[in-house]
Amino acid sequence: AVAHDPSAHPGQFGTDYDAVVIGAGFSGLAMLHHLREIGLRTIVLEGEEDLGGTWWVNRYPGVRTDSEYSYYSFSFSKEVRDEWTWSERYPSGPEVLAYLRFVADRLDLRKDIRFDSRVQSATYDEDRNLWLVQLQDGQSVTTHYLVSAMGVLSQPILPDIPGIESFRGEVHHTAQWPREGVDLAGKRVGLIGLGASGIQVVPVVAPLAGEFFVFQRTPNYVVETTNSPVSEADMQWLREHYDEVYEQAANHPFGVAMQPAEHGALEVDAQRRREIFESKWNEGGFHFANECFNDLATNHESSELASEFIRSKIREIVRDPATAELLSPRGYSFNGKRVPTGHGYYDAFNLEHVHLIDTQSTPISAITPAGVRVGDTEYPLDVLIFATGFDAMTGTLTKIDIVGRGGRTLRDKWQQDGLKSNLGINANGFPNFFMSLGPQTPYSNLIVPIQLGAQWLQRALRWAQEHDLDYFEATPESEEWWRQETERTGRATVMYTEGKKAKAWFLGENVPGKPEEFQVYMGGGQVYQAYCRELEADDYAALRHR
Ligand code: N01
Repeated sequence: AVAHDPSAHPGQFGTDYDAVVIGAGFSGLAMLHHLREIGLRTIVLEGEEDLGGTWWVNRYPGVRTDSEYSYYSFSFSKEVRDEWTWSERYPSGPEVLAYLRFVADRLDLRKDIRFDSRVQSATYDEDRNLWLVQLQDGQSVTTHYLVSAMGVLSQPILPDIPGIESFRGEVHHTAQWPREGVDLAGKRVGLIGLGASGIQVVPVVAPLAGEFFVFQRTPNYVVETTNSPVSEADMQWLREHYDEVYEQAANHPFGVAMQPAEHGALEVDAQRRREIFESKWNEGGFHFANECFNDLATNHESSELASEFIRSKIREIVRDPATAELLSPRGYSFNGKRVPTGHGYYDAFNLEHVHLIDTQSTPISAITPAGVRVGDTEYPLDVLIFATGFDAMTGTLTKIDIVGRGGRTLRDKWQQDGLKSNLGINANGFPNFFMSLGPQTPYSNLIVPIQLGAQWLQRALRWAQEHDLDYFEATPESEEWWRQETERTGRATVMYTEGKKAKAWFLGENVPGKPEEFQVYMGGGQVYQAYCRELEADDYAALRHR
């Protein structure tokens, strides 16, 4: 059986489709639009019942972007830019989802997306130079190009805590939040996990819950900010300047529309440093992370100065000194983990019924039918929220069988040879397979590499059409070079320090058994894009073709 309309014209390669894109989030929509533009008969297969990807499944209380509205959108469609209006500086999850629906409708993308179509496996047929994509419902399609747009933080993980199945109350992972919502009013709520997700949950659930138990293993450096409405004048300005805003984001190491700082933290005296920290703290969020000094991610001493500034802010905000101390990270420094934005995070701990439970000194020993046990103390709960993160970057790609040349899966390749890809775009052994945001792509505001990646692939496949090529595969040399480059740049950051590491997903440390390797490229988004342009200028020499 085939999952396409048999009356439609077949693709130009004699397969059902020229391109199959897996996933209908930001990546899948951008890929569909750009591949259709070069005449490829493309379909998106989406496992969920609607589009949105991350923004469809993450419905937890408090979900919103950590990036500001002005650079959290595509630049390629003038219609979308002119007609869409953001309402908040940090758009909420539902608003981002509405944006993606608007994009899909305005660009007429829905007609080429099949929902409830979860891919089980994709197998490369060497004799016919095509991919056979098998869906969970038993249907299958053939395609010439296979494109993963499955997302980088889309494979949720639950911790391995004894008794986790036994809890009698309600249990929810933030990334699998029920569509109908969860009634938390007056309930005894527990939260495990304080990364960017848990940190958004805290201030929204705190005023709702009857009792709120926040189980903290590793404290984070939260950069507080304030949200505010976007005025019509703001939107007008943005519409007139969008190309410049996008350009600025594309030239920034972390994909944000900000001016990189010119000085290191050690180049100014203590008083000036404090003034700069203070003024950027007041601007909020990523402004503090990106605009104070240019070495907070690469110089330990500088990063430690930022760490101490944030600890001083925690002491200012949190009234109980013991709670403030517990919330203050020690043992790793600012930028050692992905920096989360806070919307009243620290202040929530001033509420009487919000309890911070230290599970670093005394770990969670079990989850019981009644609640969570820490050491010998049991905390009875009605609802338990897991904000425990994801098998990031590779999880979606290794969960299903992507079977390349010689019957080898991507999972086996990475397990046996280490994480390898050519610029996170493709992999040796997997001809005509491409990834949006594959592993080893930049750690960044992701809209930038998503859009630029779709545009890069559009140009590459157009070039292949023009040169009558039907085969693209990363060379082993290109992968080896990129692995070394990714490791070299990663190790030059404060994320990597022997004996001082924070268990972070960008090193794979958050998944038991996952080898420690840089999952993301830390050398800067703009540097990465220059490498992508070089590959193109070099007539794709790092790709084998025939
Ligand atoms: O997941 P995380 P996340 N016992 O892996 C804890 C993006 N994002 O979903 O640090 C106790 O960061 C773990 O503790 P520890 C963003 O890129 C973006 O929050 O290992 N605790 C940690 O606190 C982000 O980086 C946005 O000690 C356990 C937490 O679970 C990425 O998604 C919003 C535990 C996991 O944190 C992932 O963020 C949200 C255990 N056994 C997310 N196991 C926006 O931009 C794990 N933990 C809006």
